Amino acid sequence: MSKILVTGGAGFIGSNFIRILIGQGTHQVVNLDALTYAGNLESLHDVAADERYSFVRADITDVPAIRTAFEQHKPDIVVHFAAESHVDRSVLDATAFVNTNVVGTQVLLDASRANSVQRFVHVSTDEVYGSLGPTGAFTEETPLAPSSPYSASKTGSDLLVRAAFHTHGFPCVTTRCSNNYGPYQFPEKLIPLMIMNALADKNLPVYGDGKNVRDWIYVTDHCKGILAVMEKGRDGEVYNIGGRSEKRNIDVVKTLLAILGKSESLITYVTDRPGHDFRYAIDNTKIRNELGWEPDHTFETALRQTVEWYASHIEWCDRVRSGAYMEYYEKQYGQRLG
Ligand code: NAD
Ligand code: TDX
Repeated sequence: MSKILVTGGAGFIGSNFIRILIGQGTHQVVNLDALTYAGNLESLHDVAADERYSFVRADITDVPAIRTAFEQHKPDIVVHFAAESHVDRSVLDATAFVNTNVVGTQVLLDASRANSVQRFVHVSTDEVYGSLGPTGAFTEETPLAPSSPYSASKTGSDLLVRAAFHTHGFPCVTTRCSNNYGPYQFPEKLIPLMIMNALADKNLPVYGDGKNVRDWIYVTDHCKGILAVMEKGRDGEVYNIGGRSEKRNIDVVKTLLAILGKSESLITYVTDRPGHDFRYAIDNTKIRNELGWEPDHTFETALRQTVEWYASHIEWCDRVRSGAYMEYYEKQYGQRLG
């Protein structure tokens, strides 16, 4: 049984990943998370009591805390999700993005090397490749050309991971995925924000003309791709992960309104995001051919399931919106969130 340390496991994708790992029944899982605004332990309430699961509250930029956590838990594998992840926040203030995404990644690499971690899986994003025009798709060879402070900081982390492999021979592998959707996503991101606003009959703010394109993937398909890379990926390599499901934002929003039976009059066009990347699209040939990975979900079916999940988890949504989710940690672990 290997011991897997998952950073950022209280976030959207990390919590879905941990649920899959615990469900497999073959791993010990340590969830290491600072519990920023994006960290929500209520998303893991169903696995919290499992004897193979434990939680450590630590900030990945805190060198002594990370050193202690690694020495205590001695992980075999690290899967690194922890990040500041929202582009709009990085436009307002990039500080936390540089600290967590760049500095924090190096702190983890150093602790992992010092503790002989056998494999470091770095979870990155297609945004490091920048923006596409109307045609073409990102391959692993596409030059890195990030355009937001978020994507620039993720690019910095990718290069540090690359350097750890080339300089120290440290066994790292990087994934770059497109836009995820599914249960437990923080409602600052397009799909959960639009679902929650529509359910409450609030306006749906569409940036610019709504014609920007994102390549959507259901979150568990991304997680299964990360697992395939963790188990079978080659050291030093990058694997793109994407659902080959390109949609214009306005079409996603209209589909959500149709599923919910709400009026398109809720759509409100608002000022565009500064530096808004026009289009992302992932060429996933490498992971399909080399690791045999395939997505299990189509956008149409999984979007409907996602809407149903949010509509039937109104309490989770309300507690996220009100900030009440932060009390869970205080009750469970007897410490206040500072
Ligand atoms: P998220 O914002 O939902 O979760 C991030 C988690 O990291 C939170 O639990 C937060 O508390 C934790 N965290 C933040 N700063 C930390 C720090 N300094 N120390 C320890 N923990 C900290 O993010 P997400 O959407 O689940 O994304 C997870 C990863 O996947 C990120 O690295 C992101 O760049 C990448 N990614 C996301 C998407 C997407 O569509 N959401 C797509 C591709 C890649
Ligand atoms: O209110 C909104 N209105 C709107 O039109 C929001 C929040 C977004 N948008 C647009 C901007 C984007 O074109 O929708 C698209 C998706 O926006 P986000 O959900 O903020 O995602 P994006 O900026 O594409 O980045 C996401 O995918 C890649 C994640 O947040 C990143 O963490 C990941 O790396």
